[in-house]
Amino acid sequence: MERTLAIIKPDAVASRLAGAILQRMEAGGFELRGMRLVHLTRAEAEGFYAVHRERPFFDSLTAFMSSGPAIVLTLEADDAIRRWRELMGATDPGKAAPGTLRREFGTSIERNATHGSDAPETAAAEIGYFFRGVELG
Ligand code: IDP
Ligand code: MG
Repeated sequence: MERTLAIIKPDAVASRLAGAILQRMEAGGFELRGMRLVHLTRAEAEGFYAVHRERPFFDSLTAFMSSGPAIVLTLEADDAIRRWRELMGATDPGKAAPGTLRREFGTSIERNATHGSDAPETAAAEIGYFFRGVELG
């Protein structure tokens, strides 16, 4: 079994899509091991996306991610990292495959409804950013 860090981003929570996305996680075979509503500060969003700090979209991204409540989750499944990214679809909703979450629920390359870790090392770091070990089921 593998774990990944997922986020239901502020755009999706504000649009009352959290329930629909949680349902897709469960239907997709992911076990919920951690789940919390968080309203990130700007500094917390900057810390989470530190790898992107030189990118032109960093200021806008971190403003968006700290604009309202989001839901952070630890998902568990066989091959969870790859399978969660597959269910999310491509970063740009306009390029994401039909049936993926970003295609259905995202509204721009920035406001793309969900986050998923991209590798085992980043999954471990991102889970640790939001959850203490004792909080995980
Ligand atoms: P990912 O979320 O698919 O892994 P990353 O390249 O890691 O994509 O980018 C992190 C987040 O930054 C994206 O999910 C999206 O919200 C935002 N983002 C990525 N590329 C752009 C862009 O070109 N313009 C605006 N926002 C972007
Ligand atoms: Mg990424």
